[in-house]
Amino acid sequence: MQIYINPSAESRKALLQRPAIDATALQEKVRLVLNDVKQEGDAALKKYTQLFDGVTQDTPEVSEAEITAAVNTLSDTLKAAIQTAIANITLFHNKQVAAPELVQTMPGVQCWRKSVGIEKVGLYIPGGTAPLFSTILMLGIPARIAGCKEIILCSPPGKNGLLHPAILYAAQQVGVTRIFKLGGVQAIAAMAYGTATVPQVYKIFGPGNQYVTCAKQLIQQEGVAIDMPAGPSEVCVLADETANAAYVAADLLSQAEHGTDSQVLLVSNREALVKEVLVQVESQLAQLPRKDIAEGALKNSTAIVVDTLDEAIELVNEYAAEHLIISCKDDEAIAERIVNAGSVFLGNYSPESAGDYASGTNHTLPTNGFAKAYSGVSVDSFVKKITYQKLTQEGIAQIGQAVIEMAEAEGLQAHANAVKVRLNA
Ligand code: HSO
Ligand code: ZN
Repeated sequence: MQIYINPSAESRKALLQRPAIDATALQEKVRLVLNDVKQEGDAALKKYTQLFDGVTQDTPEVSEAEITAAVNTLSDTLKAAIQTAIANITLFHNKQVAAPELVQTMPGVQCWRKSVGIEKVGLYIPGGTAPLFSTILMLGIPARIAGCKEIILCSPPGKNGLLHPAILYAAQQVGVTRIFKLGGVQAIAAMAYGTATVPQVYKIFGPGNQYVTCAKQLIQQEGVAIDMPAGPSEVCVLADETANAAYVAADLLSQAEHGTDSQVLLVSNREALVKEVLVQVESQLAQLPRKDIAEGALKNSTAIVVDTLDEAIELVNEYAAEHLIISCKDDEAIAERIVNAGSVFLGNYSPESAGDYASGTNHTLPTNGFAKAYSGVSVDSFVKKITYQKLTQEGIAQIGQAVIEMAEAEGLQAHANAVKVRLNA
């Protein structure tokens, strides 16, 4: 991790840059797989699962028997932990359900808006170095609450041809309707286009490597919705003299262990604290099983010391972190001044891990500075909002003249007539 002390105004922006990802080189390869699945369906899925996962399967669908067998291998303590997380995530997300809004804009003119669950959604859970079954809770719970009828899950099979038992348990517990052992671009293609076995969905959620992200972007151009542009995980810690160096170091490492492309940022007005944190990072890193991965991420990572907390807050807002931890005395007052962040953790006892797993908030969040304009996943992500109106004869009489006037001014006589025929009736 590089330390920068009082960097100049010009260099600050550059320090906050994320490593650039160029997806154009991938596009051709990804398009090939997408088109193949579109044309060949299940046969292409079988071929790519053999090629990329080294697994031959008659059907990618996970059977009930497979789920039961897997669930039986899980410890009671892990099941209980997952239940705690499910309870908290459900409580938090239930509050996001919006009641229909009904307004009478004029006498006889009723307008309302209602949230309706997207009928068919697809969840993608990556395989790779860690089975992120927690992400199933973060996507499946709001999907159920939103009223999605079909919730499809795809995740790549391991070398043994199976999914991690915790993935199956989490999927079962949140009410995923069908589970498929499919990974990578072929999984995204299957859900986007549908095959004889895999149903087509209207929106695809979930993290993934650059291939998966590229595939999601390409199918979006074909009209399938996606959750958000996803990039490598990030955490930013804003720390003053009241921060605990060991806690801060642990929080930085907790994100760094996600992938060598993850990024962590420490911003502080206390040089001594930053130095202490870096010592802690070194000693804690040495103990980590995923030390090599975390080390890779720390290479892209930065610590910035500025004179005042005000400057620090400005930097943090400019960075727009996926996760922001405020380890400062006035955490609540500072949080009020945060305008760009995916999710904010206040005080010395709120590690990002709490939100990653079990406190209740969602961990699918905007990365790569997208927090300036995007929100994390919530129940809203799984609904469309349909507006309705009903006008009475009195209503059309009230509003009619205004509509006719405007329609004629736009030169749209047929629009005006649709009102006139009713007024003249
Ligand atoms: N920090 C990750 C989510 C996660 N962490 C899953 C552990 N498991 C992205 O927000
Ligand atoms: Zn995490």
